[in-house]
Amino acid sequence: MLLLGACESKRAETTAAAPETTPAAADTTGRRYLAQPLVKNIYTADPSAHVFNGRIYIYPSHDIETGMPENDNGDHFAMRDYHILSMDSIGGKVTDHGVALDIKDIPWAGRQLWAPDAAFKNGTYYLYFPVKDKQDVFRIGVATSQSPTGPFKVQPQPMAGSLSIDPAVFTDTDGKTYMYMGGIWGGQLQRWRSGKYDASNPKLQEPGPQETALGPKMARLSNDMLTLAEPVKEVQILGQDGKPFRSGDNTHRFFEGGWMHKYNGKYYFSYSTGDTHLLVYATGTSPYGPFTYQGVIMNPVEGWTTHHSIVEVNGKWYIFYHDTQLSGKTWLRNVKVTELKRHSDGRIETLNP
Ligand code: FUB
Repeated sequence: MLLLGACESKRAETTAAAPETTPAAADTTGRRYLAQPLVKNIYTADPSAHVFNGRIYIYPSHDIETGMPENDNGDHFAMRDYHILSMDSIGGKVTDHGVALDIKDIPWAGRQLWAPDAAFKNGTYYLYFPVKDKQDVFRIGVATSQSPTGPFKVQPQPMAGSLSIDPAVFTDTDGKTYMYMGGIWGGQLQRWRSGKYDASNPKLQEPGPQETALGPKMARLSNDMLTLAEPVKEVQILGQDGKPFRSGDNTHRFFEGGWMHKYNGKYYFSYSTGDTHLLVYATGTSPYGPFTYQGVIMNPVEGWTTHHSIVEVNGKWYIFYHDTQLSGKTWLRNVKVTELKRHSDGRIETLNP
C-alpha cells in the first residue's frame, strides 16, 4: 500500500491498484461506502472527469494539510498544485501523473488553487483553474499542454471577464464550448452582484433569505479556448413552479460546483447546495438555460463539501465525487467514482454515498 504524505517528486508517476467501485464496499471500521478512494498516495477532491482518446482523465484539486484554521471562507482549502489522474477503464488501475501545474508558475496567483476542469480542442489540452490573485480575489486562469496530463503552461493573465470559482467547461454536440463558473461564500460570487468585485459593501453581498438566490455565471468560449467570447450571463435555475429559488431555500439554491452534461438532447446542469450538502440537478433545452430543478443526485457525503462531475464512458454514465473517508477531515478529501443510473424518462436516480 502507498503511504499518505509520501514524498512527491515532480512528474513522478504513481500507479495505484484498482479501487473498489462496486456498491457497499465496507472499510476496516465497518462503515459502508458506495465506492472506495481512487488513490491513497495523495488527497484529491473536486474531480472533473473526461474521456480523451479513449482514456479516462480526472482533473482534481490536490488537498494538502497547511494548518490554516477552518472558516466559512474556506481558508483551510489552501492547495498549491494539481496532479492529474488517469485510468483506462472504470475499476482499472489509476495513475497519478505527478505535478501538472504548480502555483509558483502562475505569476499572478496569490493562494488557493481550487476546483479545476479541462478540455481538448484543436490538438491542445486546456486546464482551467480558479485561484486567488495577489489582491485575494478569485480569478479563473487557463493553461495549455500538448498532453492531457501536462505539464501545463499558464497564460500570463487570468481570463478577462471570468469570476469566482469552479470553472466547468462543456463542449456541445455542435462544437461550441461554454464555461460555467461561480460559488457563493468563500467562492466570492456574492461580491460581484453589481457587476464589479466589491468586498466592501455588505449590501452587495449574499441576498436576503426572501430575495432571489444568486445563480452561477456562464459564457461561451472563443475558438482559441483562452478567452470568453461574450460577457458572463447569470444562469437561471427555476423550481418546478417556474419561479427562481429564494436565497433562503438552501436545499435547492445554487452554492458551487456546477457541471453540465447532455443526455438525449437535454442539458443537465448539476451543482452543490453547499450548506445542505446535496448534489442536485436541473434540466433545460439550451446550454444557456433556464434550467428547471429535477431532484437530488447524491445525498450528503462525509465532509462538508460535495463536488462532482458526470461523464459517459463506453455507453454507461458515471459520477465522480469526493468524500473524506481516508482522513475524516473536511479539507483532506479523496475522489471516487460510481455508476449513475437513470429512469427510462432520463430522471437521475438518487445515490446514497
Ligand atoms: O476544493 C475547494 C472548494 O471546495 C471547491 O472549489 C468547491 O467546489 C468545494 O469542493
